[in-house]
Amino acid sequence: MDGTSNLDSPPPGASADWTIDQGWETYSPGEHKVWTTLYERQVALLQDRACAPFLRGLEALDLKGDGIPDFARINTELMGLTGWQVVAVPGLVPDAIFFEHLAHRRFPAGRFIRTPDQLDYLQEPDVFHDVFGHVPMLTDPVFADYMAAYGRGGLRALRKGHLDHLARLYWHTVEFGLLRDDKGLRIYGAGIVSSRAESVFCLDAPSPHRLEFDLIRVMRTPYRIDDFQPTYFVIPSLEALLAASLQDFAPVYDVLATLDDIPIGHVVAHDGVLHRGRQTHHGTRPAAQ
Ligand code: HBI
Ligand code: FE
Repeated sequence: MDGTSNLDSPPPGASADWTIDQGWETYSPGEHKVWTTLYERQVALLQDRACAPFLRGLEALDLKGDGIPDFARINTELMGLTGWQVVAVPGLVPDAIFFEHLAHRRFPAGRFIRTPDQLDYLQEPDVFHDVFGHVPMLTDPVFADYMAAYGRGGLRALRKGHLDHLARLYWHTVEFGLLRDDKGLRIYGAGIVSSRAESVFCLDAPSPHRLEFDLIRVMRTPYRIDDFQPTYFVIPSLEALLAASLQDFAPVYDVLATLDDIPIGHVVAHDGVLHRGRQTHHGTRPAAQ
């Protein structure tokens, strides 16, 4: 299934909510091997890069490198910790379906896994991006509440025509967010932890900006879907992220209506600048977004 396939109706074999059976017993040894290769690479790299809740989640769910996890096994543990469960989907699902699942503490995870020649990058979320990248953070009660609140906010945003602003919030937090703890900057974003190169770039490279998280600033900031992020936003804690998501967004949307987007790679006067990047990685390449 490719990312551009028809999102109007569930594909054959999928339920009305786009879920499918994971069919864990049908994965081939080669597919399990891809998971183990990716897992062993990332878990070694992330020990001093990922945030503590992520590393705790990996342990709690026992996502060690012995192949693609059986969602049924993960769910027994995950449901007990935060009431979340992983449901299998064929790939990207329509926004409304996606938010509906999140609002009910169901994380839609692609069941397919990338091929050995796609180890370092693929456009559509596969089971490694979704389960290794997203699911460990769902074992943290505060982040678990944030993701459910995000789902509810997504359903409201769809009705009000603010999906683009909400998608940016997701992208700059759930996918590419950094947090600061007593050891310094740490990663919590799924798009980063599931990428070897970006797990290094986001913390070590002089190129990207690293700015304090601010809800309206984040919602004014487009993102890259085809390259490393030119700017990473840093939250002071998961509690602060949850608090930002629990406020009434109506006044936020009113303010956004009076403000322009902030071009990718720019820093503006009121930014909390933790690191002003040189932007050398992106240079003058046109943004895809
Ligand atoms: N579907 N399976 C899947 N996974 C996603 O991350 C996803 C999606 N559909 C929509 C979507 N993400 C985005 O539009 C939201 O993050 C805003
Ligand atoms: Fe994702």
